[in-house]
Amino acid sequence: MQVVKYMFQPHGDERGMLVALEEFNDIPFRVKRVYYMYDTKAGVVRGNHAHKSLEQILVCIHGKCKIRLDNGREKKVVNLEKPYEGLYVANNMWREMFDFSPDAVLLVLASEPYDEKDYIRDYDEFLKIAGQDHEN
Ligand code: T46
Repeated sequence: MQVVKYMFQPHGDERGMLVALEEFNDIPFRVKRVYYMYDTKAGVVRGNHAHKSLEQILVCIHGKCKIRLDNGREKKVVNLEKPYEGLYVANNMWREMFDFSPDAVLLVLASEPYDEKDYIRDYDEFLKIAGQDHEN
């Protein structure tokens, strides 16, 4: 499985750092939604689902966390610990977010508005869909 991690360009000067993200330049899709999670409790695993068509970029803009990606055949754990790193999460990819530091803020840029119908929450159903995806 190929993990796509973007290294965004930080703009630094004596005042500090700034990262700017533009759709189609830094982000490979039109950004239709931004959300973020913070104050995640110790030991919590978030996610546990895939999406039928949603694409996302995850940026841990403060603190750190880990992301487990699972394409139905292979699993990989990715550390997110720099505010200039962005993990691309494609559709048909099971994701779990865990090991959040107490100060972690995980920002997500999403290609579509929120739609509960796009979620695949059943792992067996995900495996079937991912299997068909790999045949094509
Ligand atoms: C994903 C991972 C990385 C909304 O009302 N609007 C939204 O845009 C989102 C994302 C969530 N919500 C509501 C729905 C739930 O009542 O916020 C609550 C928590 O959402 P959820 O349990 O889906 O959160 P996570 O952290 O398990 O998953 C989220 C995204 O839902 C998901 O698309 O890929 O982050």
